Amino acid sequence: MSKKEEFHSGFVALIGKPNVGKSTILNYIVGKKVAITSDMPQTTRHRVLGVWNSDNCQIVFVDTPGFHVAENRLGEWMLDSAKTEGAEADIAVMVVDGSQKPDGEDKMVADFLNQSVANQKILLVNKVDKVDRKEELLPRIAAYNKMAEFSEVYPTSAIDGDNIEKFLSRLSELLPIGDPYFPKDQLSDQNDEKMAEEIIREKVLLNTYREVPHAVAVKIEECRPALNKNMQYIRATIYVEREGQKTIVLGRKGERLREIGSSARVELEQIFNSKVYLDLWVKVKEDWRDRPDWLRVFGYEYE
Ligand SMILES: Nc1nc2c(ncn2[C@@H]2O[C@H](COP(=O)(O)OP(=O)(O)OP(=O)(O)O)[C@@H](O)[C@H]2O)c(=O)[nH]1
Ligand SMILES: [Mg+2]
Repeated sequence: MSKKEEFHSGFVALIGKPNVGKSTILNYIVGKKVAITSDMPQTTRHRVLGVWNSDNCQIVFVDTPGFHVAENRLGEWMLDSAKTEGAEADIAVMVVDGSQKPDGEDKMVADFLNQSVANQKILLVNKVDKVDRKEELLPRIAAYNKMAEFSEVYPTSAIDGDNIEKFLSRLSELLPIGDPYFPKDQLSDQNDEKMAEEIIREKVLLNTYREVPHAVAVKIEECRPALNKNMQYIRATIYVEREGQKTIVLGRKGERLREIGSSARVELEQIFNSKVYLDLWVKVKEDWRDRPDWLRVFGYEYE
């Protein structure tokens, strides 16, 4: 193969504080929803892979939980996993919110990058579509840029797709020469059941308030074709930590739970490519975010 035709491949981790748009960028690049998103910080709890292919390159993007000061074991695990992915990828991409000034959580990410010397670092200043006064943007980008040794900087919008093509073609040049890691038609490492849990959790995040979104975990208990019908039967439990949180998730006469169920079902039907009967339950598991046995049940603990 001539140099021109050589194939490049590698892992690119998206790291950053919560809510800057890492998962939205991943979905935009993959062209499909592989990670859930919300305007609640700490939406992503475990790494999600999203694969982008071109004729001469395969990029495996690694979406990670946002860097934050952990308040429980779940938070510690999330931070550990973000750091592990950030350190192990070929390229670490720090994503920041260009509509805000750098803050202490951005500094946590920059401090981590400054300590890890293994890989190349790129800065994405995202949400530039939200910046009305363009003269604010350049000094803002400069402020983020001096936080660590970045080889490149891209102002981006995950909503409009600004600069994403440019970013991808540069990554294709920077990644090492190598074979693809995944078959061309595999866009993510998440199986349908895991995605179903995430979709239901996303709908809970979008429909609840106060501390409830942070205290929610979802477990699929049963997922199979329904008897006698051309339908997928899915039974799932939404776990919260307190009775009061359960009351919020249920809503008046169960109205909120029905709303969560019907908005989740629309997306589950796309995933399973069939009608879905969604049987949703809400249970209390006190302080599960600090209990290793339950963290493991929900997939939030290393094996
Ligand atoms: N206007 C605008 N909104 C964006 C952009 N990117 C993401 N958002 C919004 O920002 C919010 C957070 O996006 P996420 O992708 O969930 O952020 P995240 O960095 O993955 O957050 P965590 O998973 O909590 O770490 C969502 O409401 C997105 O729709 C962008 O470029 N422009
Ligand atoms: Mg996310």
